[in-house]
Amino acid sequence: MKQLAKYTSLLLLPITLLSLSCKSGDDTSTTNMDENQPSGQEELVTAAEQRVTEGNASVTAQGKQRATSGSASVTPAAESSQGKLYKPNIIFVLTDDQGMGDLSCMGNPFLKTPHIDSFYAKSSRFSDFHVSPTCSPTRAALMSGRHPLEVGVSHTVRYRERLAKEVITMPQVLQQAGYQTGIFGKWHLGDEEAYLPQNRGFHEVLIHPAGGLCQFQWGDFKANEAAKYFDNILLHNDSIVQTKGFCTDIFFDAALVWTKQQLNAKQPFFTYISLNAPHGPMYAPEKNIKRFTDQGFDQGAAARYGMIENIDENFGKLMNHLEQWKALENTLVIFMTDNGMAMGSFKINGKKHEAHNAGMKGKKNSSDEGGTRVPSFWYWKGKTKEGADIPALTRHLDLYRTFCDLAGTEVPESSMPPRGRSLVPLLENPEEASANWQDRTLFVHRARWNDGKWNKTPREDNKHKGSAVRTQRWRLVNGTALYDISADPGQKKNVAAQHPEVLKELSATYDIWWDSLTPFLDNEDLPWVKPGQYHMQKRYRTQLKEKGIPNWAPDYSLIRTDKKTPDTK
Ligand SMILES: [Ca+2]
Repeated sequence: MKQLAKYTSLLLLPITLLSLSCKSGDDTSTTNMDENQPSGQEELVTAAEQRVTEGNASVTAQGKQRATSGSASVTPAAESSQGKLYKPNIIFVLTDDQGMGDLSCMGNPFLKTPHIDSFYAKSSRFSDFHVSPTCSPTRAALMSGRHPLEVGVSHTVRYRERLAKEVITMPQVLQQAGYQTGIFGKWHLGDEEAYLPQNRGFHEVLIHPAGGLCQFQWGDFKANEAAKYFDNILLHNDSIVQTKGFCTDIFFDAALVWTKQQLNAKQPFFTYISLNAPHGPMYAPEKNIKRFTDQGFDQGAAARYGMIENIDENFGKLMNHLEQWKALENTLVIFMTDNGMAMGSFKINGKKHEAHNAGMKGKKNSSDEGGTRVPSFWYWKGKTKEGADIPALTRHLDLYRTFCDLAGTEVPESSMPPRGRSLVPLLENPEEASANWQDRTLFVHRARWNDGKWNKTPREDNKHKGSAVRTQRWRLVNGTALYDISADPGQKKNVAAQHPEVLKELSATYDIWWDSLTPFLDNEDLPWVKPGQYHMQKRYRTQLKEKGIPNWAPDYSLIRTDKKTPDTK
């Protein structure tokens, strides 16, 4: 009866929240209840439906009764889904800890990012786009189309970064749609064999273990600590290899070479360039650091900004090659970052400065806007609208359904289906689709609670701290502070006392979402692993003993033969 009562209350939510939006004068909310359009509460209702469908047993059995299917069952796309944006190659660049303010086109007074600025100018930009506050959770949402706390990811370390095996990943669906898929950089969703990207939908893999290079204590190779982002040991498909050069250069070059091979073979492809930069520790090529140290920046800031300008150089190289290969006509390129900016204050010639944060409150690991709102620039030459801002409220887990839509394939039948919405209508018609975009509710939780706390102390201890509920207009932070984001994007004034009805509605919605999470947290309370005993570290020692660690480099002949291509080395 309790389940039934909860489900009934959920069905009423779209109506109550719709009236709430109307009362608040939000004209982006519509009365469109067409069954083909997403409901304003689609994720929440779907969650409730799934719980009811699965029955009480699945709820009480910690989610262990979920189906264990690992392969996608995909049906061909309906004719109607083949609109203007159909079957592009996809190149997705995701940087690490680079926030909205870490670009000169976003007003940063110190950085020069001309290539990304130029890309921004011709892109369709999701201007209210949200991710999770930290690394693995965002990657989990991208790969699963679900909230990270629904797929076992509640942290970035200690196995709590592992993406539930039951998930049929987005690249698995792309594979079944005929795409070749490659990942270059940071995976961060589990390093044991079953969790590695080659077993989760990627044909080509070049990654480092753990959440970043130099993270020996969380599972990276020991040698990478001393290498400081140069000449790293990486995993290339089934072999651990020695590379030469700066990590970001290697990941972009490897991605470019592999992309060129797919172009030559006329294979549709998905190239996922998922960088560890500019995540700390801060190391960059000297040529990128020097401009900042010459101006008196402290070493950390100089290296971080150097890393970002190095990313920009590589992004320019990527776009130049795609242009020369005439690949932009059938390739969608996306630039995004994985969470809010991680940089605090720094010094220039001894004088303290605050890092530019594009006017937002909060940074990485925060449940404020600055923790989750990030750049999201999309460009398909001749297809997407140039220089268009898309103000509709959108987020990372929308990419799953968006990519299915673009690839002309339906979402797979799964015990853990993606939530979210396709962004294709917004890309095809930014103004009209934004105006008709039905309001929705996004849930944020920073998680990262201490091991054991989830089960050993009352769950309420973790319920509100680090949480947020976001609609197009409102942001409820930590369950108590309410901000009218449409009028106050910098969150300067808590208006909870002026809008008690909004506080009540958002809190009630959040309560239901929170209560739905427990069956999905499989990775809590697992034993700690000692540094040196992580799976990839043991695999390194085995390979070293049996056959050594071979040198490996991308086939540079594929990307450096054209003298018109600027060589940024
Ligand atoms: Ca990150």
